[in-house]
Amino acid sequence: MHTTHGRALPFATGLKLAKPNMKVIVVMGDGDALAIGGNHFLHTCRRNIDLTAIIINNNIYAMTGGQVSPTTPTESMATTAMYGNIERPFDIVAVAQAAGAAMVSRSTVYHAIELEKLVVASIEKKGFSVVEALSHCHIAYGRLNRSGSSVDMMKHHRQSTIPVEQANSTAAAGKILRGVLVDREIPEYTEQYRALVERVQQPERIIV
Ligand SMILES: Cc1ncc(C[n+]2csc(CCOP(=O)(O)OP(=O)(O)O)c2C)c(N)n1
Ligand SMILES: [Mg+2]
Repeated sequence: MHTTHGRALPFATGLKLAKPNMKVIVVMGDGDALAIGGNHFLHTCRRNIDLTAIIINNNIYAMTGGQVSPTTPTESMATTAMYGNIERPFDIVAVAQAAGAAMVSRSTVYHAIELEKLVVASIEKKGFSVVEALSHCHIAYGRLNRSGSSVDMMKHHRQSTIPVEQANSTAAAGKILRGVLVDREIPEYTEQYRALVERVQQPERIIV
């Protein structure tokens, strides 16, 4: 289903509550998930509803021509930050962890096979799972920031990241971690909702 920009998570929440046996997967951009939809993202994490959110993070509002987004790195150029971005970006994984998501992972479009495994694990996970897919926009962001070709930007994904299993190695200094970064068991919203409905529908609960 194609919904309004920024409102994919509330839409998916309604869908999941109506059809709790369905696997619901929500694909969003960084602007979609963290800017216009940022409030929805926080509360979907907090509720821990059984959805999978795939956030394609290319650090920019690409489709509309390269405006700054909540994940644009400080000092990067954007069409709305022509002297360099003075804001500090969100770390999507840290936000999702702090707000209460059950599973949070990250990989890049260069590491396509790894990314696919993370998506599968996230769909199988009960609770709200977030996959940050680091991507790139060589047209708007790359051109403004002189990041080179699409292939150069893919190489950057390879060089700037490291598997979480190597987090304590010296090679990890200054690198972005990839893999499952949060995995925890916490009550899931649709199950709790169903239990509540059953509880309040018991005959002794009905007050005439
Ligand atoms: C309600 C609404 N507000 C604004 C827009 C205009 N708009 C379209 S795409 C976009 C930003 C896209 O950024 P992101 O979510 O990061 O996706 P990307 O294009 O980078 O993949 C905006 C603001 C819209 N389509 N709908
Ligand atoms: Mg984007």
